[in-house]
Amino acid sequence: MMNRPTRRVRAAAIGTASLLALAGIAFPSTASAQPLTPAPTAGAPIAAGVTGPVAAEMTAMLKLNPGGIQVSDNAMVWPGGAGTTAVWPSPGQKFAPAGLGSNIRYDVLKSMGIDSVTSEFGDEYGVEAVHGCPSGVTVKDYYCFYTDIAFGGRRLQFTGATSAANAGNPWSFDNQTSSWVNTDTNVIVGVCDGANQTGTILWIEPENSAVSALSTSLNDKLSSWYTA
Ligand SMILES: [Ca+2]
Ligand SMILES: [Ca+2]
Repeated sequence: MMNRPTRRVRAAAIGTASLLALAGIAFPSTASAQPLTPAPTAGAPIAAGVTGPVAAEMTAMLKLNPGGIQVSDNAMVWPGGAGTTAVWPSPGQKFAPAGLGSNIRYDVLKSMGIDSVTSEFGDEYGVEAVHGCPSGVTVKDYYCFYTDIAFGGRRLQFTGATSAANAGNPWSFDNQTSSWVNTDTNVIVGVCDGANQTGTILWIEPENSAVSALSTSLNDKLSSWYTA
């Protein structure tokens, strides 16, 4: 209603059109007007419209960390974030699926420049994955954190060049990690109790290692980490 022209403006426009028509000048129709906003580009972040059985959880994480793109019913990817991927268990499931889970959005991944889902994330069979953490001769290596013991719950995974990060904002992962896997063959992960790589160094993750149940003194303490 607010954009509706006033009666006086409408009358003036009609008057101009009539005068131009009388003068034999074509009045451009509004249908030929150019759109004011550019068309969306391929792979643009999906701010809304997340779908699937864990859409509510995904939307909550998007609020903390905008720019994530839903790539399946179970997974979101943050482009440019060193392969940063969050994978949720399907409702009623204890473990997040290997690979990307159900209903992979291949067209979305292609628009992100990812042609081989398997070599980037592994596949649903997880043959070479370690407790769902991607690994293998032909698959990118990652380090993964899990909210539950025995590699259960939500899996947060990174690959390669992440130098440091906080578990809280933007990852909604503060003081939740109960198990971890590091399949990355050239990355050592150091985990800190405080944000911004402060406080006690809780543990060091060597290459190709895993812990299925952190001890009481370490469980649900991870607040930030760095890689070397
Ligand atoms: Ca936990
Ligand atoms: Ca902590």
